[in-house]
Amino acid sequence: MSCFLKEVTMRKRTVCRLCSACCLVEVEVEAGRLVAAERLSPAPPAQRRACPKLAAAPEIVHSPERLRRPLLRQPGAPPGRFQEASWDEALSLVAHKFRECRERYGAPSVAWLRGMAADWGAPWDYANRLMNAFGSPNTVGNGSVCHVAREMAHVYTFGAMTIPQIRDSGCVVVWGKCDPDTNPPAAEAIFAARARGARLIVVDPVRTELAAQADIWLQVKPGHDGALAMAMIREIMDAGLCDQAFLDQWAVGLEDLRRAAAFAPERIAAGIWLEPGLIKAAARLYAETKPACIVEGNGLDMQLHTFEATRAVCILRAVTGNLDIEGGDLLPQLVPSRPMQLRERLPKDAVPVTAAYPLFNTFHPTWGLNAQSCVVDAILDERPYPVKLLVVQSGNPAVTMTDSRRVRRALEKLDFLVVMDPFFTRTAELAHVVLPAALCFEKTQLNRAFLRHNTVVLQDKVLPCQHESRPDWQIIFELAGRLGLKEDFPWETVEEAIDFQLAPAGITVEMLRQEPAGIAVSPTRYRKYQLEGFATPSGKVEISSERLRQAGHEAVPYARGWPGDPISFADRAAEFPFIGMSGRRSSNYTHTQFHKVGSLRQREPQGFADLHPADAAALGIADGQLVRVVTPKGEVRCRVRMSEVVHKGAVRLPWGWGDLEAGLNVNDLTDDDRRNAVTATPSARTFMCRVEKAEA
Ligand SMILES: Nc1nc2c(c(=O)[nH]1)N[C@H]1C(S)=C(S)[C@@H](COP(=O)(O)OP(=O)(O)OC[C@H]3O[C@@H](n4cnc5c(=O)[nH]c(N)nc54)[C@H](O)[C@@H]3O)O[C@H]1N2
Ligand SMILES: Nc1nc2c(c(=O)[nH]1)N[C@H]1C(S)=C(S)[C@@H](COP(=O)(O)OP(=O)(O)OC[C@H]3O[C@@H](n4cnc5c(=O)[nH]c(N)nc54)[C@H](O)[C@@H]3O)O[C@H]1N2
Ligand code: SF4
Ligand SMILES: [Mo]
Repeated sequence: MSCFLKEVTMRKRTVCRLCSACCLVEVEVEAGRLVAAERLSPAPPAQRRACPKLAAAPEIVHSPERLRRPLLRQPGAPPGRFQEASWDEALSLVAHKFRECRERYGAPSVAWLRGMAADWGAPWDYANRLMNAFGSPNTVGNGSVCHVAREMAHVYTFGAMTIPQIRDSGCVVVWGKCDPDTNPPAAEAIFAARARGARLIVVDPVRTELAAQADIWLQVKPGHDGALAMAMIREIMDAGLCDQAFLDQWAVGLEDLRRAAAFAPERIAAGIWLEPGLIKAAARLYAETKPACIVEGNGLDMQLHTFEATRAVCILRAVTGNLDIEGGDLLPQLVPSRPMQLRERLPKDAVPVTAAYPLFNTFHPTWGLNAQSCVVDAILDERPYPVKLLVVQSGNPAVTMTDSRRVRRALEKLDFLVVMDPFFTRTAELAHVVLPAALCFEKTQLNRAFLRHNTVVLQDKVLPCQHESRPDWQIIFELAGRLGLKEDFPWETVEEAIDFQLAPAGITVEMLRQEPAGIAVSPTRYRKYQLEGFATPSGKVEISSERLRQAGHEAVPYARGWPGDPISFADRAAEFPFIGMSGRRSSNYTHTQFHKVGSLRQREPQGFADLHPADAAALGIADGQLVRVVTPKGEVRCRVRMSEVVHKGAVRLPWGWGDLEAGLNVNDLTDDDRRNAVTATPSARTFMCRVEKAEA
């Protein structure tokens, strides 16, 4: 028997896409079932970080909660009342509705909203291609609350988003990122650097695992990173620690920066919860230890100041000359590939719903549109025109977009909502058609992580699609066929499409299958700017950006001073005295995903609000007590965990529980009323709130 089992057990390599870390994994498949999965890592076994989600992959893939067949809401039936249907029926209906909307309201009334799970690589390209060929400019990603806004700040400063070279760095600055929870390979790199003596500076309002080990932990006030980065720049300049030779030759705007640098540590420290001496020490440690890199993350995203704060962090890299050097922040070497999005097919005067954010719409050849709040505006306020039909691919916006009551109103107002997802969600509940999507292990795809820099790795199908689910690519290709766009999607298989896209790199799927660890297109090169310059209009690092000035924004971050409080509802602090923080990404879950998976749920059965013991005492709240957390937008309920990981005056709420527990959606507390002027980013993780005891 055991001999028989051995024969049918296969080990295969692929990329896991259960979260955006895109880890290389080896899976074990037995008789068409996933039985185990293991992350491949260069770290010695004792230093490897386990991933509970990956360990639970067999349970996730073979979950009884998987959608089996397409679901159609019966005409006239209330939301949530579905009948199973065939793919043929479901796709015919979707294609019919696409056409009907185009005839009645124009093609732009059809929009596509993409969440995090399908990847920003080929699946994003295919969706854009379909929509552009159909005639709608409105393929919108959620990058305004994730890292695309940060990428724009890099592009406007250096021409591309840098990649921290953690393994070779002498000083690692972790700025609003928590890799032990969110990216095990990067966490391993940080711990390995630390073990060989690299210095560690952590900027985080929370005492994370990394903060606890740091040489310097800057417990910055949430949302105030821009002021901190400017104060560090100021200290580096005042102490004469700039890399003057680099700046003289390769930067523009240093004088403007000097004039703008009103952020003396002594003046601003108290306002951002820090000691001036600590800010100065961090600035000096970073500037004096060479090479140094900055690992930045989601703590900088989802802030009202996201663009300016990230620009300021970018300028720190430039003034210290840490750009594109070994152990510093590397400029990526793009993998040559064919443009796939067919943007040229749109009418020249096509106006997307995100028109109010023109720079964000156009900063990059492949990101496309990412001001996701604008989709809600267009549905509800019909600004700049109404959106009537929405496809939601791999997202759960009813829970994950800020001000979720408003989002729900918008989804309910649509003429037609299509959801593509492997599972039934609160967003799917509102749909007219739900299409069962295959999970990552059931499909072959090209991920963005492996297109943006040098080495291509294939996410390769290792399992058959479960039930009647289909991969995103196939759903899109088939919909294209039904919309008369077969000529634009001539490929019968995804392999053909990937070969077409990768032709300029001379790489094929077959070659990638032979090299599951990936194929490097070119050796890593440093100081590439010396030959090529920076990919900015001036060819230099743009500390001051003429493009921004011309568009009416600050050319140098914070040149006009501090633009008001970055925390939502700060004007009502008397009623809402606590800083609410949308909290930790648990390594057990990905946003709203996997909360029904038994083993993961057992590891983490509920979400807690972390409250400082001094605050709990003042409110008469005991550990484990049920509380209500209230903002002008709504409330959530959960139990309190007394914890000194948060600063006094802050409460950290558990993120991602809102799909399972309607009463625990952090986005019932957040607002979409104020947004970053460049990137449309609302304050998704920082808001003033009230904490009070609740009845059980
Ligand atoms: N308040 C607050 N708001 C936030 C955040 C926060 O921290 N606080 N985080 C923000 C960030 S960074 C992000 S990225 C977003 C995330 O927002 P979403 O992308 O909406 O989050 P998920 O809950 O991960 O939803 C992904 C959905 O895709 C489905 N899915 C999984 N794999 C596939 C697949 O291969 N194909 C398809 N079609 N579907 C698939 C999953 O079942 C799930 O329903 O939320 C943002 N919103
Ligand atoms: N397990 C798991 N992994 C994931 C995900 C998941 O949901 N679960 N989501 C994936 C996605 S889509 C993303 S975008 C990444 C995000 O991954 P990360 O970039 O690591 O993001 P977070 O863990 O949300 O936040 C990082 C840190 O920012 C801190 N922070 C909060 N507010 C502020 C602030 O105002 N300033 C500063 N400096 N820090 C602040 C938080 O305390 C936290 O420690 O993770 C990906 N990986
Ligand atoms: S961290 Fe875990 S879930 Fe995320 S990609 Fe890596 S192995 Fe998969
Ligand atoms: Mo994200």
